[in-house]
Amino acid sequence: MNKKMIMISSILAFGLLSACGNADKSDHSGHDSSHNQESSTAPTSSHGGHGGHGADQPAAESNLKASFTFASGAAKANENTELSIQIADKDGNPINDFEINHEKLLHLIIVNHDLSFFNHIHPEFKGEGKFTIETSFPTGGEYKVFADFIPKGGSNTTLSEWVKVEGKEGAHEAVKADAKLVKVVDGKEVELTLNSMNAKDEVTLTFNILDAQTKEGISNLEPYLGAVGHVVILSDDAEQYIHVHPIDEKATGPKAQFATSFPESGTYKIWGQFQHQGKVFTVPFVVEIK
Ligand SMILES: [Cu+2]
Repeated sequence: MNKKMIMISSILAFGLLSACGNADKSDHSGHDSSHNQESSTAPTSSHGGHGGHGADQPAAESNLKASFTFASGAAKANENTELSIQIADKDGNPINDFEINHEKLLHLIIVNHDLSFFNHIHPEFKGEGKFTIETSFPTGGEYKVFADFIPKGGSNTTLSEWVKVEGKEGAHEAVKADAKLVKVVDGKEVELTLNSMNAKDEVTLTFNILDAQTKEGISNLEPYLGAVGHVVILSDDAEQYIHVHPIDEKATGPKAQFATSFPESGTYKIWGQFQHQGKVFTVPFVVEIK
């Protein structure tokens, strides 16, 4: 891993690297030091009006490109369609070597315009830089797809694009901060606490997961993607994709803690994903960062 390259790309990660480094100073001994190598490139986008952050990326990884295409030419709401993701360098040469990251070569996150739809799936690598997966979209409209991967010898890279799905659009609702950070999903009551709500701070997200009926803590969470859980954070306009790292990967609940940093003030949506008794559940929260 080229240290200089990491430093450069960490500028775009808005200090995430230091957020990770800090986790080592805390008392969470289970923190995997390999996470210190992760950083992120800002999302790129070819979508007019959404691509404001992708223009000036100095890091080597930002020279990578992802193109997202549907086998049928266009996706239609409520129909299965094959989405392919082609990863190439700036000269168009396919990228063929990827590091396994959280058990997968590539993580694909799909959200709709108001972030009410969230999907986290794992396309299959077909060689020659190409990944494919069969998926479907609940309504027509615009969706943003994020490919999250690590090219061999590189650092954590996220490339994204808005794609259009044909069909009747759903209602657009504003992404609004939750009054209370407690949600009940699939029989679990999940409370989220943040030790800071300020931009640029090193933030610890703590999910406390209880049985919704008995209110007892669930202490037998199963590993999901090799860790206690997986967390994705997006800014309300889906421009900022924020990497989050488990503080103690081997935790099993009721508490699951993650380290991150919010680059600027604004509204962010946070999805926590955990596995219990063989089933993955996803719990969304919206926070306002000052
Ligand atoms: Cu994934």
